[in-house]
Amino acid sequence: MNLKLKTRIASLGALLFFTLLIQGCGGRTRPQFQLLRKDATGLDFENALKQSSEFNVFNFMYFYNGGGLAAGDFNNDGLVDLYFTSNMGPNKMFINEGGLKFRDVTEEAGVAGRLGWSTGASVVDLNNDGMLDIYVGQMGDYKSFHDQNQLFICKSIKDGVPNYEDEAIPYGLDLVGFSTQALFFDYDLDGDPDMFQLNFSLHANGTFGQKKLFVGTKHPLSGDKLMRNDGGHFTEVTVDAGINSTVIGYGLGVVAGDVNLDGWPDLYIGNDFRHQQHRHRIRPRRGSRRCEPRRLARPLHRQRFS
Ligand SMILES: [Ca+2]
Ligand SMILES: [Ca+2]
Ligand SMILES: [Ca+2]
Ligand SMILES: [Ca+2]
Repeated sequence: MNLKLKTRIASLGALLFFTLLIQGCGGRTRPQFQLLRKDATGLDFENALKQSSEFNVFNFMYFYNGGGLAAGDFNNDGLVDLYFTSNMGPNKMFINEGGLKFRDVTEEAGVAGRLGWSTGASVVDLNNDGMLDIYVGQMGDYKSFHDQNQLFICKSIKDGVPNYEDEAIPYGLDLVGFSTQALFFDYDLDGDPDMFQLNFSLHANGTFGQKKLFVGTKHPLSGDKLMRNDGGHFTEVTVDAGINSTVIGYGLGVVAGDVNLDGWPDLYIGNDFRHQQHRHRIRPRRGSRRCEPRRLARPLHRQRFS
């Protein structure tokens, strides 16, 4: 079961629990959440999936993993807007017009993206101009998919609608691989956002050999990547950083935070199947002014079918 589906089930379970708890207490508390239909909100989006003999859940086990949703104030009016990625169809951007009403501005904004297999989006002001940019993960180099990730840089905001151009190539972020999610964070604390690209693997782990066979190896499509921001162009530093980048990564989620309170951001990565979670501690090497992350050897947790 994939992470998103399981998360949804867990969320529904929690909601049911608290509903029963409230009812069990004999109270008549009104529900805290209300389901709003697309007719009321204008959020008309569907991640429509269509299997074929060439591409289906049997040869792509994450077929039903879903797309992704990014939230941010894309037009700088103080209201949170939404950007949905569709696996097989065009992505959509909705501007929040207040009162939980949204307007589809996808075409004006230029963010429909490629009709490949989009896997999610991350929001960051990459060029520090006060306008949010969007990084969209794509699946590349598998069957009929030959895409690379897209970086939508916001060029202007006119009449409440942002306008974007794909600048993945000049930024060095036109990565080709099996993208799960990109995380932007300043790992070397030099003031600009760097990037960690979390990827998935395509084949069930039972088809691989023992894990020890892959120690120290690097897979160009499935391996996770660490990208350093060198003044607006990104340089891969995965191997130097000691980041595990093998074919058996199966990345599901990644988050950054200073776990050990030493001032340097750390990474916590959730992986599918038997590949254990990773924790990366980022700190400068002894005697060096250059900051490079190092991987902690001790796994924290084993996640199965998340
Ligand atoms: Ca807004
Ligand atoms: Ca920007
Ligand atoms: Ca940085
Ligand atoms: Ca730290």
